[in-house]
Amino acid sequence: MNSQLGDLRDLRDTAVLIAQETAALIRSSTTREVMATKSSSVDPVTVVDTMAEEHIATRLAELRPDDGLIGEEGNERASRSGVSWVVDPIDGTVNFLYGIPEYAVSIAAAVDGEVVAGAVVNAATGVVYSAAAGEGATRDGQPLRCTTVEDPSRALLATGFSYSASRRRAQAELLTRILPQVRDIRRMGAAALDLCRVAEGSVDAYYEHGINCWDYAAGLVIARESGAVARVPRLSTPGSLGEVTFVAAGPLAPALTSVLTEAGVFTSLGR
Ligand code: LIP
Repeated sequence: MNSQLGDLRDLRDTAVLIAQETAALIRSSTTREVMATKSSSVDPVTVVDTMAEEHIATRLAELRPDDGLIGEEGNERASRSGVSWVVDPIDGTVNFLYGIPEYAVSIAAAVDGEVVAGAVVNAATGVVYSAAAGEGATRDGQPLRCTTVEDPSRALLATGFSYSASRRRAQAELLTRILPQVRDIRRMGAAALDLCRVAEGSVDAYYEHGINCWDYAAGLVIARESGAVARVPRLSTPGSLGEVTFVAAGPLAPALTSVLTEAGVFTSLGR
């Protein structure tokens, strides 16, 4: 990568630094006050979501003043450097609200619409996942490799469901076609961590319709760098279009793609 954009490892390390700071701020917060809802009455924004994103935006402006920003909670800035940061201050907000320790700070760097580095920090446990393109993926500094399973009937799939009731109905119908053909599914509630689970091998694949770029951007580069295969929307595609985000362990991808194609997974699910 040319000097203007800096080194991919520097972008990764910046993402890790700010994500760890933000996770510590979230852990120290004493409120779970919901200040608003977004796409539906069950799509909450807490005071902590907003505070966390403000911290991330401030720190990126300090450390990377020429870079752009796309934040889930509305922080946006045009890029002058060619790098744009894609940020979810708390991915898994409902888990955060209920005190389920599966929610994360997700910070990714993208160049020309491609994610090149990122960090996902589980804000409840402090576990740090990170990657830079061509540099591998790690969890707390240890290298990550996805699983070697090839047969979909032996595969454990992570998935998720929408804040829209009509889309959840369609997702449930889709699931009835998939579940008998795989080992089992897990619904943990945070796409960023689901993608890191593919990278670490605690699930074999993940798919979900209608998530946004900030949900998957950092987890995508972490999963790819662990040997996973990904089929994802363009970063500019809004989640409202219902396109699928699909990531699978490399050896599993061909056969699982066939099973999911037959089930209709690669057809967008409207609202
Ligand atoms: C969440 C995603 C999750 C999805 C939830 C929600 P949020 O993001 O990470 O995969 O199933 O419906 O979209 O809203 O917590 O940032």
